[in-house]
Amino acid sequence: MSLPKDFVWGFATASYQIEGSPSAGGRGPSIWDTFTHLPNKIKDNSSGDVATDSYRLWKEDIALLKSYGVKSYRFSLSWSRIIPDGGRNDPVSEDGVAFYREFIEELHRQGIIPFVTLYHWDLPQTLHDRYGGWLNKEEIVKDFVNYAKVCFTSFGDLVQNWLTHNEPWCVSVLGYGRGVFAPGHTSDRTRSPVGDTSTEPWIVAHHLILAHAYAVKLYRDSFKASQGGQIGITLDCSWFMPYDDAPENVAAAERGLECRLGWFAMPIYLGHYPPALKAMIGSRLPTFTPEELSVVTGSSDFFGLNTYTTHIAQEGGDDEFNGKVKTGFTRPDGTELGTQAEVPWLQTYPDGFRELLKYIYKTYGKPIYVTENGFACRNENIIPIADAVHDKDRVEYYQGYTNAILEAIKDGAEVKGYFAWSLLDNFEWAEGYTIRFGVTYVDYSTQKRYPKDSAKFLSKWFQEQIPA
Ligand code: GBH
Repeated sequence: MSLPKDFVWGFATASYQIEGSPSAGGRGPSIWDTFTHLPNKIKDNSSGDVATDSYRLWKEDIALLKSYGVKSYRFSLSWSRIIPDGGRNDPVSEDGVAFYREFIEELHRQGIIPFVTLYHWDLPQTLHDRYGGWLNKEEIVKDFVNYAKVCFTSFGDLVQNWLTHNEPWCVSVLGYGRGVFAPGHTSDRTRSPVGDTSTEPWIVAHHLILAHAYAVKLYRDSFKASQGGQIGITLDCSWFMPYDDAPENVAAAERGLECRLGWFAMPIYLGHYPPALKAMIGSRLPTFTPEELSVVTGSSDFFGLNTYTTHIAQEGGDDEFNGKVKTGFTRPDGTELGTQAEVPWLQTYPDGFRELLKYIYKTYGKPIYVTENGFACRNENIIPIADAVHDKDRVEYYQGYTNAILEAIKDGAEVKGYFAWSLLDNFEWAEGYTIRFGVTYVDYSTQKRYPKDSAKFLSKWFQEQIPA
């Protein structure tokens, strides 16, 4: 049993997490530049000012990808590098466009297929200041569509695989509900003077869906015929596994998937918000006009999935953003689900990945690209490099998760690609540099890169599995 010949695999990154050089070539600030420079927002008080210095070391990054034998690379564009002030009447930066064009051309020279994310959370600060960013439907949808148009025009001859948003759940909930991501809105007044957790995440999510859908419409109407690519969105979700066979826990797991993933997936793939979510949120959940709904429905050519772990689900939770499902990692017999990562939210559980792939294919019926999947080993940040490169727990994670792809395909799910998160250790948002997700160790004091055992495992595994 092996993978289909046209299966794409590689590694993923995101602009703010790797690029650094925040004002090079006239790049404007993003909400992450602002957020990271506020006190007490980032665990180690760090920022993406330097990160892995990939704006300067990009050729080295591509050489590294080549050495790993990847077929593809998933990366994101910095909106404020391309349009420094972000808006539809603001100038396009020639330097910004030239930087990414050169980058994509080099990928092609090395035979690496680009998967390009338009928005991995780094909104131009000007748009946030000008009109409230994602809270303002009339403005943000038009500005995002214009930004997408600039990207399709500037790079579309070289890019056949587009992703609009990365993980809109995180933008909505972590950015406008819990206030732990930029722009930091929340009702928790100890954290932020602005925000309303009961309303803003639902509004922002609604606008993210619309911006996505109208960008896709533009691509299909004006670019697809000549450029021949595909376009979709990337959603994140864990598998929800019932705690036991008690009917209320089985129902809770189903409701968790429906509300957490279906919040975005149902409108986009099926044309309506999840009934369970409507029942829970009532009039706080915005509605689409009939015209909007016709643009939203069917607005993704494939299912882009970021997934890391599994939740053991029980009835009785209170988090609206997780379908009011109680989640944990401990089974009724007291055992843990799998190996604990350095971050509290992640344990290894390959069977959950297999189940999630099957569920998504069955529910949404689109070919799946796994656009992120990965693990952070315990203590990796405090042990010597010579030990950190032997990342045994990450190797075991990838052994299990890659095998789960084969199993899911055998069970009928159409899985067409896989990107491990991440090519490099990098700026891990609110965790700063304390957490490492890379298959390549980055020594931040020298910017030297050291391949870990997991990189070697994945290179070898995919080369064996994909027929030449
Ligand atoms: C991805 O998000 C991001 O796309 C990527 O940029 C990031 O570096 C990578 O993961 C590693 O974290 O409230 O219990 O869900 C991963 C999905 C969803 C994981 C939100 C952390 C917060 C804890 N993330 N979740 S919880």
